[in-house]
Amino acid sequence: MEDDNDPAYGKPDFVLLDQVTMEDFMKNLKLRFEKNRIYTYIGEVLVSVNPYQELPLYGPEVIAQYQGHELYERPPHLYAVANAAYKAMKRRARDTCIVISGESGAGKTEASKHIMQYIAAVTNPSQRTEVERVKDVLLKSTCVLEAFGNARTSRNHNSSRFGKYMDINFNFKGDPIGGHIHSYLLEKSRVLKQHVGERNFHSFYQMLQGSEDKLLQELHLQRNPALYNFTRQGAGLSVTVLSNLNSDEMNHQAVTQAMGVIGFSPKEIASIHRILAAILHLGNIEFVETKEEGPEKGHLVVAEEVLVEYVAELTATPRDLVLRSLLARTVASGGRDLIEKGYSTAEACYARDACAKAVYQRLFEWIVDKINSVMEAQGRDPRRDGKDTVIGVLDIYGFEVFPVNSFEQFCINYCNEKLQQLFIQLILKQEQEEYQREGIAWQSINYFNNMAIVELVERPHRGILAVLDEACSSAGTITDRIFLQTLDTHHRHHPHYTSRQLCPTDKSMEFGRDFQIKHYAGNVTYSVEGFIDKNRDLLFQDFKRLLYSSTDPTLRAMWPDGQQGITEVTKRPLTAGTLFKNSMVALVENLASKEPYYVRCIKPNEDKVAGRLDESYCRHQVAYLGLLENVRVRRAGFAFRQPYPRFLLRYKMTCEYTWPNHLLGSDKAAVSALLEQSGLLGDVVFGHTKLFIRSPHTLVVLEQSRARLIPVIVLLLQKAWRGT
Ligand code: AOV
Ligand code: MG
Repeated sequence: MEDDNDPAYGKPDFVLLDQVTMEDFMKNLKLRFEKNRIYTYIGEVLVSVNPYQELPLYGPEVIAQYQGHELYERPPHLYAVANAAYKAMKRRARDTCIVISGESGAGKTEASKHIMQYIAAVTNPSQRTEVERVKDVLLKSTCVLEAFGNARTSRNHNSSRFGKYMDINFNFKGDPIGGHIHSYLLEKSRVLKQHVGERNFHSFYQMLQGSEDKLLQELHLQRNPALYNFTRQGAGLSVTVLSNLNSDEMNHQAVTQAMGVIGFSPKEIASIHRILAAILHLGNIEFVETKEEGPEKGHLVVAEEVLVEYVAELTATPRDLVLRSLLARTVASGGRDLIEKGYSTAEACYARDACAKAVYQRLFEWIVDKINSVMEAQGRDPRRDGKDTVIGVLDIYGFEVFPVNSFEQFCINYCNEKLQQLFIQLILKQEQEEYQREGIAWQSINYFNNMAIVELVERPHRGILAVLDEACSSAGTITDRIFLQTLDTHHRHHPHYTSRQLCPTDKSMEFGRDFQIKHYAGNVTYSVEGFIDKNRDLLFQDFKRLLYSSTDPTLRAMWPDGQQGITEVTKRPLTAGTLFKNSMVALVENLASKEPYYVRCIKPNEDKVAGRLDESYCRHQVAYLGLLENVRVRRAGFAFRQPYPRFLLRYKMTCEYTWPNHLLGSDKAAVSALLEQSGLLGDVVFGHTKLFIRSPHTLVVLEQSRARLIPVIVLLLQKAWRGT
């Protein structure tokens, strides 16, 4: 690796820029990108630009160069951040987390994989079998979850359609002993519908392309995804072009193998294939109304009954029950009487789709649970009353804007607002507050606070989610359009909200259909169509009971709520929006309780091409991510800070006045004496309780003299012990 202090490669830390202007920032970013230096620091925050090409930046040799070094001793890298988080966790028994953010396609998921690989590579030097097993599962779980939770979108060929937060538990030796994955709101509407040029979840294509003929026959499937409603929606582009046959096939092998390593039994894997196949057949079921005269007139039937047989066979449920659940639902009329209410064609299609989505969602959740059960931490850290120390890695779906944006984009973008808010709290706000608290002279820096947008979405009573819940609780009378009108009434003066009604000249929105939020990352127009429905997320009890009646234990385990009888189900479940909001609030609380490390990913161009950085496109991201403000706070501020006692503990051996103990009245005075002797006073400021250090260089000097002295001291101590 070439020397990163060479000016030809730009500044490795934006804090070192001569001037903090957007021009200078972009110049440095671009220069480094052109030299394949895709990583640059802002203090401890890592800025990463997606290269869209394989660069020789990873692997065991590079890992070895980062292992055991301080953040600033090597060129900026994900490995250095992973190492810093790992060391903080190990040295101080602190829970840490790595938050990876950036818009769709910016490289978050790839970054999270490199981080995991680093952690796996540097731990368990003694090769303990149990730890190796945990590491294997951690690494392989990514491959499986990507197959079931990622899909090709117009923004990213391998876009995460769920949010993922993974805790890795470590024992006191610093070896991973377990882990836990939280998944957030899978975009399940994708099972039914994909926009032009997009695909359903990879899992379907992988199964079709990668399975042996015999298995496909057993599943009653043909290899061609264009034969199934649920896998051919991305029409316009032929499925062959879209599906990249080879790689789906290869991935199928990889995923099946990974499942085996994790501990999915062959029976469970077979069940998963049957469930995927059942969903595809379900998608091809169509309904027709009978034309015959008599009492049967206008009755609904399934066009191709054989599909019902397939679904029944694959889900191991009674054929008649499948048919009945598709054509009618059981309702409790009056007291306890149950009657069957036949569907109209539209209702039947709706019920079928709801069932397909729910089956996939439950399958996904079951897979996550299964992985979690295998990774459950064994062994405890005695330093923390039996609690393990944890590194959390957050890789969530990035901010996204499509030609048409719906409830899912609304949730995804809200999630990104929450994470930006956390960044502001932790990096910008707290930093400034600390300077004030410590009595340090400080010129306040302005930054855009997105709190108002977060509140627009999540505020009780009037926030968009609350209004949506209100609309959902009224028994079917409120339409999406009325919901939009209510939003307009509540938020007509909100600086971040508008709609066509409120702004009739803005033709980018449609009357009675669209509203727009001015997000921190840009304006997004949402179509309210389907908002109420997706938020209510209704699945009729008949399907739940049907699937619970399955004789396939894997499928049955996914439907525990199918045990309830029709009349027992009275309580209204929480809506999808509220569940998501609650999970975001909990996530942010969890992250805030840990020591955070940040990776801010930037997408260089919209066309996914290698080596091209579109300046205005990136400038926009730099602006909304608040990176300039980050540099300013950091620069005007201080790269490092440490309470006096902790500083002394580490560096007191570097000064005769402080080693082994000082007699200088206060720790603050002792630190001052130490720094004076090292000639470093010019780079620091003394707070009430902490020392603030401006440049990384100071710390490097101190670390080096410490490293020089340790062997000498050890020798002296050994002599003293021996009494010589
Ligand atoms: P995302 O996670 O941020 O988007 P990904 O991590 O999936 O984005 O990256 C998108 C694509 O960019 C990958 O499939 C790779 O082709 C390429 N890429 C990203 N990082 C690198 C890298 N370090 N080296 C080489 N190629 C890379 V989303 O999941 O859509 O928000 O919901
Ligand atoms: Mg991703």
